[in-house]
Amino acid sequence: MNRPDILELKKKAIEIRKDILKMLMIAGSGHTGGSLSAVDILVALYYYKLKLDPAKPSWKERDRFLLSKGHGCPALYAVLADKGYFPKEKLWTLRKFGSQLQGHPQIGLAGVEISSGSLGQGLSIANGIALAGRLDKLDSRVYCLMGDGETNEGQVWEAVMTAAHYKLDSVCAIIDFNGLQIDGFCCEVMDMGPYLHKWKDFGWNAIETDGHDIEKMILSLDEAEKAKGKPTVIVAHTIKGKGVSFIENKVEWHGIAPKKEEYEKAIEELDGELSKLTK
Ligand SMILES: Cc1ncc(C[n+]2csc(CCOP(=O)(O)OP(=O)(O)O)c2C)c(N)n1
Repeated sequence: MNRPDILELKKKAIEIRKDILKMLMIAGSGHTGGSLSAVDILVALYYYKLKLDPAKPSWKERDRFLLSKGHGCPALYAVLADKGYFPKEKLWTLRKFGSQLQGHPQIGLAGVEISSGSLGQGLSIANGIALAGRLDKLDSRVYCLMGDGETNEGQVWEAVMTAAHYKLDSVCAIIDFNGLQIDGFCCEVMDMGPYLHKWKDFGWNAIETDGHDIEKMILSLDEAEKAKGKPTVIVAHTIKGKGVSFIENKVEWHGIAPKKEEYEKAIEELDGELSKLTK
């Protein structure tokens, strides 16, 4: 695929952040910090890497993206709407009774590959999809986005072993490594030690990058695709709440939505960033 215009992708990421904040503000609840931290990773995937056709969400040859950290779904919904999977107006129904856009993703909404929300399950599903793809001789790749806190889950490490054992090189795990989880810093809640080494020792190709540098994310995704005979993890260093100064790196912004005044202040900041890029 041709190299995309990075400046355009940076602008896209800001627009996605604005949509996320609007959705959350209207809903009055939801996960702000972990949605904002994942935006640049999703932009690199959806506007560069993933082989998809929004007009044919069930196309057999497509790449699969699994949002294992389901609580970050406002970011996924905003990207899917922008890609044309469903009308943008649906975004403003987030968390409303009867809406397809629930607080955690559910299959049935175009572009959503798995229901998620109970953390720790996505990588096991990715393995199953990759094994099935091997049987069907498909050339699709499977990307699974997890939170660093999520990888405290034992099931993740069962899946890590499984992917290495079956040499699932079509699997790419991406860790939104923002250092925070629901109730504190990950290193205080459950210190995971030398993180990259853990994956390597389990037989994975492991890459570390800046998860807010879209260009570096793109290069890492390309590098991951080249690795043969083993799965790849991209540990993407991020900031929880990225893009809004008073939300960044604040544990209290894990599971709350901005109020109207906070929303307006946040939009002002993001518009300021956007105008710097447009100059
Ligand atoms: C099995 C399970 N246990 C607990 C929770 C509650 N929970 C929701 S988000 C979260 C923290 C996740 O932290 P992390 O994966 O680092 O997400 P991020 O900081 O990127 O939002 C927890 C414990 C859950 N959703 N599923």
